[in-house]
Amino acid sequence: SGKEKWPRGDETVWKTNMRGVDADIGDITKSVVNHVQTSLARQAYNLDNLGAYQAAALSVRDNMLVNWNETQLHYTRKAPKRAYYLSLEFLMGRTLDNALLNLDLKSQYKDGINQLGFSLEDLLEEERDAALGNGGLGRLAACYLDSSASQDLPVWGYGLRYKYGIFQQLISPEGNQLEAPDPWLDNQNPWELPRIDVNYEVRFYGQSERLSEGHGRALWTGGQEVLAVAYDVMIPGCHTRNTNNLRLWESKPKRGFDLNSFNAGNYEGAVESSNSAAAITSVLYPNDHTTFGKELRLKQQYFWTAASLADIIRRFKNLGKSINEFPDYVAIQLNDTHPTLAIPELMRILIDEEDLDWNFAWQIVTNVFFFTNHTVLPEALEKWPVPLMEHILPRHMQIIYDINMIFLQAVEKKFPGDRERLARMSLIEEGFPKQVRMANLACIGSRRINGVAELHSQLVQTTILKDFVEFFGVSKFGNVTNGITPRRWLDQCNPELSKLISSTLKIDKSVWLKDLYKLKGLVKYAEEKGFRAEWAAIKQRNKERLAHHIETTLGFTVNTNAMFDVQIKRLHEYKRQTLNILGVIHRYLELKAMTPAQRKKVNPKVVFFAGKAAPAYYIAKLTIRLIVNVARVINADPETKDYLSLYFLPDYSVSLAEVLIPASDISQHISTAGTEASGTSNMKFCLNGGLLVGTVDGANIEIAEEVGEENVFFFGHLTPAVEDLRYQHMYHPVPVDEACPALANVLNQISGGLFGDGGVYEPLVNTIRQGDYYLVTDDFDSYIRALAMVDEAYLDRDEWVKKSICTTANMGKFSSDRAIMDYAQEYWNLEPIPVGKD
Ligand code: AZC
Repeated sequence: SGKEKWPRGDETVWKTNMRGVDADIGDITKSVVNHVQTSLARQAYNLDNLGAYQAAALSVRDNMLVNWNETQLHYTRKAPKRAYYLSLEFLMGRTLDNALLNLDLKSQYKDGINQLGFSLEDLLEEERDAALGNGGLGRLAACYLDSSASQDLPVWGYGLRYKYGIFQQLISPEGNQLEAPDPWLDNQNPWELPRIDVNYEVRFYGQSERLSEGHGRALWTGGQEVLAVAYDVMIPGCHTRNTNNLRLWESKPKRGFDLNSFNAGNYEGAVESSNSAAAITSVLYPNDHTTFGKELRLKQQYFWTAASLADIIRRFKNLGKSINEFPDYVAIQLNDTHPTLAIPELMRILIDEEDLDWNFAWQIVTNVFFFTNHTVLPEALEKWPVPLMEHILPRHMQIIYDINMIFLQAVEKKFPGDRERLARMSLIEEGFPKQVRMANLACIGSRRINGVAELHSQLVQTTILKDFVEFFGVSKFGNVTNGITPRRWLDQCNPELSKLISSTLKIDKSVWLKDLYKLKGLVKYAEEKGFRAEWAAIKQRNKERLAHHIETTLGFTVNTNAMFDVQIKRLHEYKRQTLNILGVIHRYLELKAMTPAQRKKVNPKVVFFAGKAAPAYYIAKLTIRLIVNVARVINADPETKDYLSLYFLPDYSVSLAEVLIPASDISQHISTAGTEASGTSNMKFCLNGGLLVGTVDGANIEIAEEVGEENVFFFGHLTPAVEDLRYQHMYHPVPVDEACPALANVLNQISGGLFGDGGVYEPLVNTIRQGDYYLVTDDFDSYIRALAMVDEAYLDRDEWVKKSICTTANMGKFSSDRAIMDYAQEYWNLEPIPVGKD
């Protein structure tokens, strides 16, 4: 056959018709109008904001595609080592604004859209969030994609294309959280490219028959086959042509439907198997930090890892290399244990399909995978019942048993006779039913393991994976402190501050946004009065922007002369929204006890909460109900409302965070010490000049190291004390009335009905009165003192603004660019491959 000629036809015709990136305003308006006319099949006279948004998005997408194509071609030609980030969640938020900024086309599009009679700001509001994630873990994945592209690293993301993202949160008049579906694809999604031709078959159920003795090949047949179809999402880097890819899989029936049943008149039966195939990617599981052994969730995990691995192997094979070179060309990052099935799946491929022997296959596997743990909370450690695994993935269960047997032999050799150790390290937990421990599997199948902040990585090594550190040695374990992308979390969400930084430093933002340590240059301006005034004025305008948003969406008038105090994150007992709301009540009771003259001296404060509770998490939902009802009472109290008000903002999202974060004076990160692995919103607030009140936990510690302890408000017990305190609560309980009278007073007010029927809140109040696992009682007084110090500091506004400036200036470390380069160098062994620079 010989080499195919490329291009077909006349080369000059091809070349002269290839488009570049449109930076010229005439080209921009032309392309937007073209999309209105053709892609949308509409006309100028019937175009609304949504239509104009879609046309603008398609036009921007064309520009991204030019870069995307070029990047993929460049990577193919250079054939570098690539890394793949496997994450069951990508919490991307909106794309248009981010894309315009990264492409450096925002002002041109703004003008172009204006000429067409629309406003870019309005069009941006038409976009729905891509909310394919629960919280920190999913948003981290999104920041890492932005940084990989911005640092020219050949990294692809792999995830699932859920038809429904995280549920929409509604709040009933009683204050209950209600959940509604999030049909985010209903308006069509201009940011994805269906790749119908990129598809793989994925098998479930059936039988696995071993074909040889020992750990040799097996034949897995029968069962159900489902088709995985690729959808690609372009990830533009900041001020670079590198545009990476996020590949999301959709499940489809392999055949339309079962014709035999259909012909026999059984229509329902005919569509049933096609429904069950489509169900796999229908919805994101809304649980964060908890696992239920649900069959559909296991199917999601296997479907996604199998399709992703097949795709990765196909791309590798196109290089024409031998399979033993796989680890030289591929690194796969497992984002938590969710993709751990990739380990036995790669073993299956290497043994059953590539016919490698066990040891050789295991050597490849353990050089390809890297594993990040995101929590030490026991309820979040994934386990799958053995009977369920055997049913759905019979071949993988055999492989897991084989891995386990060989591994435990090695443990026995190193620690002879230590049966308890063997039981702890086994991949199989005894019990009824037996369960597969995914963290153990991820740990032994990976080359390196990391936690997400210094303290957390230490805790991983000394608690949940202690035995593994003793077995493998400590060098297999590391830390990569999380980061956030300064593009979305400063330039995009706080454009005025971004501008002030560029003009003050006299450095173009394209430079400091990619070298965030440059912010250090702001420190010296903290001493300049004029600069402080500008800094404070921007914060004030951001507060007004938030107030305006609340006024137009919820109808409340917010006091913008007050300090804004914000806690926004998933509702969870360990994050202690309870501590915050009980503190609010305490403050309210204090205000009530004051004379009007005394109140006038108080620092006025508005407290904001936002966050979703897992639909089955009763105590978290009750906390929301309490917050809403406290808000109802105190916002209506004429004596105090000028000094203290409270809002629960429904349906927290990335887009809402972009408005809230720049408006905060102080934010709360108040988890029980040792429970919050890192936190990332703490970084976002501080980058935007908000100060932090928090416990000595997660990344709070490293933030304080960077910005100076004098600029953060720490309180509460430290991690080493937590275990002892819990023990005391269990065996020598002291009633709250004795241990903390101020808190007891607050609890009594709740039970007494100050915020509506006290009985409703008994289960919540009892979590504190009995057991108090998260140590609200132990930390309450110290928390109240910390808030008093915040008030005092805020009254000296000049000093406060200095703190704010110094905080932003010292946040360089927390760029996700630093974090992703750390992964690239210390874990994946990956080099930047810039497009168009050689
Ligand atoms: C979160 C951690 O709770 C949070 O502290 C961290 O910042 C974030 O990951 C990113 O690393 N974990 C999760 O969202 N979920 C699980 C299962 O850990």
